[in-house]
Parts: sequence; structure tokens; C-alpha cells
Amino acid sequence: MKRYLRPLGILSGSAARDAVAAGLALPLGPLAYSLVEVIERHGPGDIRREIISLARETGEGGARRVSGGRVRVTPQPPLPLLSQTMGPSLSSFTGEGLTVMGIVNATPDSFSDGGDHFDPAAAIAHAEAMIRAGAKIIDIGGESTRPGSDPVAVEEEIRRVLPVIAGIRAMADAVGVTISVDTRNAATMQAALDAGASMINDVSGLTHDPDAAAVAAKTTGPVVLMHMQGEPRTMQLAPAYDDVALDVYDALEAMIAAAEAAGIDRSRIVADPGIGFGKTVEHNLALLSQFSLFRGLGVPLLVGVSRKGFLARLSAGEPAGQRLGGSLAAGLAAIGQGAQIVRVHDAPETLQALRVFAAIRDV
Ligand code: 9MG
Repeated sequence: MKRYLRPLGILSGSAARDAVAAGLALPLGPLAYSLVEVIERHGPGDIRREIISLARETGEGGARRVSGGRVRVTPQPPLPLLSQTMGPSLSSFTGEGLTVMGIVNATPDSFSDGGDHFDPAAAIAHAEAMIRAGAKIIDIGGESTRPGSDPVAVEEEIRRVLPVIAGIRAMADAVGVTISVDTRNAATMQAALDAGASMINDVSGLTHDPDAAAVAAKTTGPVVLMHMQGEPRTMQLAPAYDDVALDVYDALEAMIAAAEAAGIDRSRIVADPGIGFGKTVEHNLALLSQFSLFRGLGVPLLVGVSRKGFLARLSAGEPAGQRLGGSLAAGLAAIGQGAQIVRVHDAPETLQALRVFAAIRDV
């Protein structure tokens, strides 16, 4: 039997502070939770759930019952890790660790921007605009991982990303922005790190290339481990889970353990449930609506929903460039449950949304 905890009854601002002070809730980063769903998985299809009120259980301490022997309390994710490894700039614009990662697809075939940034000059200009808008991480990729896409030769991937890294490095260094390389390939990671990247975003969670973990272990920056079921070319054909949230949780937990065993300190690891990667619309909704579960992993959480196809399927079938509303709604839903980094195409609009959201949340 395996036990999971899902924080519920999430509070914010003064309500969160007062409820924690009164012993009615437990902290969850800048938020607090007053209920917890205790989930016990006894076997395939045998999942038992109980919701515990921390208020009722406390007095003589629901918090203690939850944190004491019986179930492990959802730990506070070590947010300061980002500032330790990447400088104080990443403590971010809101002061609560909300960070925007701006996407640069140096590819001819990306689903989301149709190759607009394949030309290095266009990619660099786009990255610079996102930095000016306040993005604290720029994520540069040279291989499309959209559903149905074929892998790209590593040499070609390197050829695509290096000029963009070189082109934004001076500006990024000057303003304390982190350059991330979006790749599954060890050689691309190494080339990008040599060129000035200091963060790795691997959609395969370091499982695609047997040399990737060793490359990541030699660095000091953050490493994003994302969950994907299958491979980009086939992952959307028939995704299947016993319970998607628990299965993704287990897979991320195993990836974190493998990364640590390979020498990557836990304080450098960021986890991401991989919205849209081997998931149906229903799977994506389940992951987003249960996002607080992933706080139990004890590492910062990244969410990527920007312009993804499921948004259009929930709306009116809009093309990728017309999915900003859905992207903001889905991103904020995850942030409201404890995500700290949001990977986006539309950095200025997302920053505006996050600033307003955080200001209301923190009153
Ligand atoms: C490269 N890439 C595309 N979508 C992504 C997502 O949701 N998360 C991460 N980490 N990378 C992604």
C-alpha cells in the first residue's frame, strides 16, 4: 500500500496566515491548506480516499496526526534553491517565487509558433523582448516535441540552439536571467552549457539519453524532470493510466530518486507533470485539478500549458496563436495550487496576469 497526501481547502493572504497561526491550516508556500485528502493505493483500481480536516484533527493536533507517524505532511518545497543556484534574481518579481520561463523554439515545425523563431535573429529578438517583459528564465529548444513529431539529429539540434544562446548571453548575464536548454540529448546539453546555458529542461526526465544524467550531474544549475508517457511521435495515440495523477506522481518520484542517485542534488531538481505529453484532455484536467498533490514531491513545480491543444478542445477549436486566454486560465489554476514556474510563449501577458493574481492572493 502506498499513501499520498493532497492538500485541499487552499487559503491565501491573511486568511492563510491567520489559519496557520490558529492551528487550523498548514503552510503551502505562500498559501495554506486546511484539508488534506489521504489517498491510499492498495493495488490496481483499489484506491481509497479520505478527506481530513486539519481544524477538527488539531486541537490536540490534526497537524500532528498528519505530520506524525501516520502520514507524511506535504513538505515545503525548497524554493530558495533557485536563488542559491541562480542568483537572487530568481526569487522573482513577486517575492513569492513565481517565475516565468519564456519559450524560444528554434525549430521550423513547432506547433505553437509555426517556426516564427527558426531564424536565430528572430529567436534572439523574441528572447530579448521576453527578458525585457520580466521573464527570469529563457528556455531554448531545437527539437520540436509536439505530438507526432520525429526526432531531430543531435548535430542539427545543436546548430539551432547555439546561436540563440550566444546571442542572448550578454543580455541574460547583465540582468540575471537564466538560460535553459530544452533538450533530451546529452551532447546538446553539454554544448549548450559550454555556450552559457545553466539550466536543463528535459521532457524525458533524463531517461532518453543514457549520458544525460551524467552531464546534468556535472553542472550546478536547476534540472527540470518532466513526465512523458511514451515518445513524442506516438504518445497521443492511446495514453492510458491506472490513476493519472498517482501514476505521474510515482514516475516523477522515481525520476527524482534516479537523478539523485546519479549525483544531482535534490536542491537542483524541478518537477513537471508534463501536461499534454502522453495525456488525453481528461488526463490533463485531472493533473491540473489535482496539482497540489505534486507538492508532496518536495521540489519546486513547473507547469507548461501554453497554447497546448487541449485548451482549444475545451473551447472553440482555436489555432495555437489564439489560445492565450486558455493558457492563462490553466496556468493560474496550477499556480493557485502551488506551481512556482510557468513555461509560456506569451511572457508579457503572463507576467501581467501573475502580478494581478499574486496581488489579490496575498492581500
Ligand atoms: C519543451 N516543453 C514543451 N512543453 C513542455 C512542458 O509542459 N514542460 C516542460 N518542462 N517542457 C516542455
